[in-house]
Amino acid sequence: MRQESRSRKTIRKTIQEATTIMRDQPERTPEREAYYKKIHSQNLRPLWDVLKNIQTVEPKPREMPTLWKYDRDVKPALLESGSVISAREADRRVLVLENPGLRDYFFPCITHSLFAGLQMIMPGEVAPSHRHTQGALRFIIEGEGAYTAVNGEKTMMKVGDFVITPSWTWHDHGNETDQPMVWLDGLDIPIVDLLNCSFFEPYAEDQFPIDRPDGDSTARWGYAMVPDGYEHRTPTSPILNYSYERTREVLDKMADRGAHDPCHGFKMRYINPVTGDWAMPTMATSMTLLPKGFSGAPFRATDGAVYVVVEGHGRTVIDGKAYEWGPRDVFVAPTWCWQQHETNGSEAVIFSYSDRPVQEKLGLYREQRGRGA
Ligand code: GTQ
Ligand code: FE2
Repeated sequence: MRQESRSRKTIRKTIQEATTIMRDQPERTPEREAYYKKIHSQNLRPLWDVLKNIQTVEPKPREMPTLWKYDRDVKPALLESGSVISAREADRRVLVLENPGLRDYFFPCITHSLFAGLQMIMPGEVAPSHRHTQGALRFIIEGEGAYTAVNGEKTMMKVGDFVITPSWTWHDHGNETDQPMVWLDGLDIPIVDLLNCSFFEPYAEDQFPIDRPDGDSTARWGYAMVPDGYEHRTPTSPILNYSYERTREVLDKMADRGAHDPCHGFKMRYINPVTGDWAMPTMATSMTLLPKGFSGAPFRATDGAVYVVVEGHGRTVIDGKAYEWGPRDVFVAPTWCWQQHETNGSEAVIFSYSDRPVQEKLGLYREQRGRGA
């Protein structure tokens, strides 16, 4: 984290502006164009003709702040998808939250580094088992009692639960209840694609065999204890399901004690209990409680964040424009955009995820706080 004083910031800005003026892209004359064309056939390109594209004073994300209203828009579309295609034929019946700023991206995504989709599974359906190197998180939006199974452990999902599918683990989903169930899938698809490490394998059968009872991983790792002799070999948390029941209790206790962050309210990270690091290596996950009547100070960060509202109503001002949200709505704040959260008559609980762990490991993460923070 880097924070600078106002005077240093002003000096830096002045230098950057001067530098920008100095480094205006060289003019394209007919002679130069001819030369560029000639060398292009030898797989050569003049750096000075493209340098401006990377010499940005600050990040210029292509994704746009966007809000998806669940009850009004997303839910009807999801329910209709049930008659358009079965879960079996679709493999995963997911409506991708495609950022309108990334319509020509290699894959529909919510930010340049993260995928988000809403998956619906109808009563009696099964989404067959497979594994891939992309890591996935599930955040439960609606319904209760469908399951996801990961490498032989099954968990029944409830609204507000945060469930992890680590990279390269077998997973299938099923719904043995009598109501549809919807959750958000968050995946690190663009990150794995950037590194060209995408592997995929379908399992021979619909379901990978279950060999551990529901709650097994929570019992082993979820109570600030670790099985003696356990050696962790992967960077992902061994906990399968971080239940909302416990998360909500934590937030309630936090809020009882008063002091909250001026920008973020009461914000708790989900961690890997074995390492103390983020629960997943590529995606940071948190749950935030914003008190009733909260009027947050502005902040921005290099990680664009995806927000899923669990409880309460409010608004987030992103780059000067207000987005009004309520339960089950999803919205995204792009990289380095000023953000400000507000609630009205109720407290609010919001889940969020971002690519922050990757940025931190590479020494790239930055944040800045504005007036009142
Ligand atoms: O549920 O396994 O939204 O593999 C995208 C890819 C969900 C899943 C997605 C997947 C899944
Ligand atoms: Fe998957």
